Amino acid sequence: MFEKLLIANRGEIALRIQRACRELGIKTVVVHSQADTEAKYVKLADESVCIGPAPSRDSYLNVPAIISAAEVTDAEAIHPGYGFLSENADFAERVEKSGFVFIGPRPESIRMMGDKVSAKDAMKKAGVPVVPGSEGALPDEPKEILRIARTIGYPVIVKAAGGGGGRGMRVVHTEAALLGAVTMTRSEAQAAFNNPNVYLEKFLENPRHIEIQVLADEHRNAVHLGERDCSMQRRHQKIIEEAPAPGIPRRAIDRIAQRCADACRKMNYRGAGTFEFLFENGEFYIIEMNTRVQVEHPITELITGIDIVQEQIRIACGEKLRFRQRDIRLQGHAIECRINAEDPFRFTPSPGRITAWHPPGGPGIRVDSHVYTNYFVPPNYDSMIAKVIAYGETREQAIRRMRIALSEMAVDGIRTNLPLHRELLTDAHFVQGGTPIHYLEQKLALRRA
Ligand code: MV4
Repeated sequence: MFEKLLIANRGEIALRIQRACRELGIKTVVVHSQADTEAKYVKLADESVCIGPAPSRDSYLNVPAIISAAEVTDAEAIHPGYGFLSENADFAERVEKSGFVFIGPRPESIRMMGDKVSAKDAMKKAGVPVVPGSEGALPDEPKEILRIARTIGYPVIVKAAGGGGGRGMRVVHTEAALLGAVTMTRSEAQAAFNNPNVYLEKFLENPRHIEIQVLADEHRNAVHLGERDCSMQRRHQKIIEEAPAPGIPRRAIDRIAQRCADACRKMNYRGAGTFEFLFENGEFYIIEMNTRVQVEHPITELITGIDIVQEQIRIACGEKLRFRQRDIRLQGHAIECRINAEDPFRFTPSPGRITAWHPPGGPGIRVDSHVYTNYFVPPNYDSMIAKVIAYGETREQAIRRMRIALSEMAVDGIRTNLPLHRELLTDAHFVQGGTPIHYLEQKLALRRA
């Protein structure tokens, strides 16, 4: 087991990784920007290194500074968390070449999954169902592009190979609009990702977003930890996630989840991973594979009893998984509300000092947050300040507990999206379960109208 690990992240996930390390008896080194000097996990760290000014590009994305911090503190491993450099293959490579263990998949796996064309090809080869679409990246010839779209059938969606998470996508409803859309997406992709490759897929009009969590060790053992429903989202920002996914037959989940575990073995994948599916008319279609721990990992931890961050560290140490698929029991239901420092109805960021912090508690309530009374929420980073997770034996109990938790919670000094969460937890369609990915945006549009 490592003696000392460097956490190359900030906020709630930095504290989460630190807790996992401390439970494993690993010392923690925390890097931070000048804006995060007063962060709780900096105070709790065995060592902390200020790596630069507030802007991410000068701090949390500053590779030489992070590597140097690992060197001067003699850390053995680096955990990237999520966001920032967590899916940057060049960073993973630099970490390994500098003699440190990267807590995550091999650089080549990160690179493969980061290119959505090669990722899709790997998924298809590994037997995971993909969205019908072009065989690889689109060729240049307009006639060929038109032919491919015609075989798929409109509407289609043009996607950038270097994109993901909603960036570099354009829906096309008619043939007349196709070539222009491809040209636009290509140039945006070249500018944003330095990769002009685009591909086509059949556009699914009203799917749900269902993802499967996997863990795979160095010895080709792989298990899945069930699914999460992440469909309650706005502009690709998840708001509420839950596990298990309401209303999907267990055998359908087991079948697709087993394929994900099999795919990990075939691809010799290492670490935690998430297979991201669109689910429509009873069918699953893979759209992306994420090679990082996800924000919403706690809901899976609560229904399986498995600490995903600790498993990431154990796997990186070369340990064999301590459980087989048959040892994993999904029990109960968990719901996560992402609490953002933002205006609840305009969604504009609301940084500033928290003058009073009253988190909820009680049976089945977990709060993952680094903030405290008098903490100053900096304007430089994303606006999530806490995750409230409610666990219950049933979905109904989890919903009841979440409503109570949200009613107990108070955050003064800044605006938050607590009012939106309180409204969603009593929304009839949410309570019924299974709302698709456009539901929240449609609900908000109705409110504006
Ligand atoms: C799609 C799709 C419909 N059809 N692909 C958005 C981000 C990235 N994960 C892929 N995304 C989508 N790909 C096809 N063929 C709809 C979306 C999509 C979406 C997917 C999951 C969760 C939220 C979303 C919001 C808008 C669009």
